[in-house]
Amino acid sequence: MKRWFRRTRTGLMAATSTVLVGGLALAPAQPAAADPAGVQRVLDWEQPADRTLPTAAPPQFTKQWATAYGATNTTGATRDGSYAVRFELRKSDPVVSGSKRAEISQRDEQPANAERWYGFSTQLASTWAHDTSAEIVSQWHQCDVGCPGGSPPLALLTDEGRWKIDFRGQFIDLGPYTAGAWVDWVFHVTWRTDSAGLLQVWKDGERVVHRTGATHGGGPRSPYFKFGIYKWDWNTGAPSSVTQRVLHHDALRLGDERAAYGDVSPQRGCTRTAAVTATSATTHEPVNPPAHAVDGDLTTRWSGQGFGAALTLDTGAVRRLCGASVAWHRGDLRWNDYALHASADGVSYTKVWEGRSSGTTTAPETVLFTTGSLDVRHLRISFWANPENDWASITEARPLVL
Ligand SMILES: [Ca+2]
Ligand SMILES: [Ca+2]
Repeated sequence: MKRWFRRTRTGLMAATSTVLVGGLALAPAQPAAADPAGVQRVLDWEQPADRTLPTAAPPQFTKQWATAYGATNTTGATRDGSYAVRFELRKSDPVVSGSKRAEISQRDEQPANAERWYGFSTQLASTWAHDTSAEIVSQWHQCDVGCPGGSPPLALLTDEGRWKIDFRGQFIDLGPYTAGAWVDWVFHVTWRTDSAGLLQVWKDGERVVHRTGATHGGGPRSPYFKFGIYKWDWNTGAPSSVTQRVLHHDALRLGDERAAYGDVSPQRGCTRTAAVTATSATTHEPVNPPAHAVDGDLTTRWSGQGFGAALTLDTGAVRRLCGASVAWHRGDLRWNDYALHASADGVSYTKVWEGRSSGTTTAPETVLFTTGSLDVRHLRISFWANPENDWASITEARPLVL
């Protein structure tokens, strides 16, 4: 692992610049009326007023790139809608704020002890080749005046083919990256210097980090968010085997303490199925085992006899589950009354839905948790009644992840 602790302070120039578009200073944009309370800013690039690149950063952000290609709006790769931002950094680019970077930055105006939500999606371009030299693709920079210097307290980076988080100098490996694929990220941070601090991170709905305790080193303001490409080795002369980096970024939502996961998640609807790694049931007919409910085949099923027969789906990790997709055997001929319970540990379950299937289709039907989304791993489907007999028979079932 290469080290990158010797970084220059980066925010000072940007923090004092004025955002100008076409020579006019822009007032801070107000959140769209449809955004929930607590969402301070949406930057999904769909609003024409936000498409100021490459001349200037969008309203409420500052510019840290020096070329015409450093940050541009693209329609070629988007996570949502028609537009995203494309960052490109070349080894030959001029130095910006002390290093090689193409970044868009929040202003340094976050209050002390702030609780913040950050939702966004990143796509490393398909040309993103393995390099022994790391780069930061999102960072939370300490405040510019009166805060401890050095490395930022929190950063998301790619290194040696893997996603990693640098949290106050401690590295958290989040697994290999896949070039060309969008990854949804949600960060929830309570910026504190005492034990009341909190860092939570979700990657494609899976909760991959949960830490309590101090989250930054202090100062009069909480850290501010930056995103793009920051590759310090290209400035220091450390070995690097690539000369160009391109990534796309979209669906940024910044929330305050009033926000919740679903307010900032790039996944805007509860429609994405979660993979199931294991199944079990309270009872089953030998020819219709629980695994038949997740084999992708609507002609095979789990069947268990008795009111209260239950099928449990294990997603293999704690995820932000929001609903379920359930297809019933003979679902077009009979309704089924059932309940959903969810659990993080497989021991303690919470009821998240109960009701009746339509009785009009054998296709999967979607239900949404009446509790809202939850960080859980196990989903239990408990059968109560149908008008024909006392058999629970499910052909396919999946949890849905936000
Ligand atoms: Ca977009
Ligand atoms: Ca099946």
